[in-house]
Amino acid sequence: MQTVIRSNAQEVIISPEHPTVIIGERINPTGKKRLAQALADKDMERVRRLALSQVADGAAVLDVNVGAAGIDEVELLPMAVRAVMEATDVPLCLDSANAEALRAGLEAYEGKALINSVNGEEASLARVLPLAQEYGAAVIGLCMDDDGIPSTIEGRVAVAQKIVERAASFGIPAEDVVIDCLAMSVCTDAAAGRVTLEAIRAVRETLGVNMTLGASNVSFGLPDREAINETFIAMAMQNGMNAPIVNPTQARKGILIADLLLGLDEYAMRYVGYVRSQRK
Ligand code: THG
Repeated sequence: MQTVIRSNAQEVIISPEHPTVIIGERINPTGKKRLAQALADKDMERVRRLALSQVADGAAVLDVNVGAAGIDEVELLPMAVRAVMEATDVPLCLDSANAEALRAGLEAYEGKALINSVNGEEASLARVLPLAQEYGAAVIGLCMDDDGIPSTIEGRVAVAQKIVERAASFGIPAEDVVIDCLAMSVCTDAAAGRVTLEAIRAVRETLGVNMTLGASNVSFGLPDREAINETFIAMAMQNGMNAPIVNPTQARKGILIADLLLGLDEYAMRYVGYVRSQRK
């Protein structure tokens, strides 16, 4: 089960047999006032800087999200996509809830993108899957639908299955669907971490598809979030999640160590290379 995404210059393979693919989350104005203002001003300098720094920190793919109050995503997503393509060679993950913005971003992108995202709602399936088909893109499928995020493992798997099946009806193979079982805060719901972790295991066993996770939600409202995220990502990786959406500065080391311990780093080449590069 290989999900291949491409830029002009690079190909990234998401697969259980390959090292975990870090999708850098930082091109996103959520909680970043200065980035939001720069985007509103159509100033792409910060976007370029965030692209370069995340690649230097180990991101193999970059998520591009320009959603914020007062921003026209249909205009700004393609601008940001062009800016990131000029700055780096890595493939992109186009992140928007607005299908027209996704289309504009896909139109600007050169390569095989990862669309972020579709979910189990009929309206979302009907708007986003045709885009993946038309542009030959891969797509992230969120385990939620018109009733929200299912609280049970079976409920999440059922949404994942629905998305994979509907994608197939559009000619999109399971290889091009990357499922996100969705992390919720363990601060307000003690079972939230376990449900996500077991849903990941069940999706791997029943559907066999590749999986992503925006892991940082799990620690919302708690102190020392980085430490919680690091442990959660490692546990999710053991259960089959293999393309986390994270801040690479914070998450890279833990991910390299989890890959090493899961047998995905032959001769510890990547881990040792990383440790050496940090000493210089
Ligand atoms: N699943 C999928 N896509 C996603 C998410 C997901 N995209 C968006 C989000 N969740 C993942 N991306 C982010 C981006 C930023 C932050 C969290 C998740 C974030 N930002 C800091 C803040 O708000 O304080 C800013 C810190 C910084 O400078 O980086 O927390 O779950 N498929």
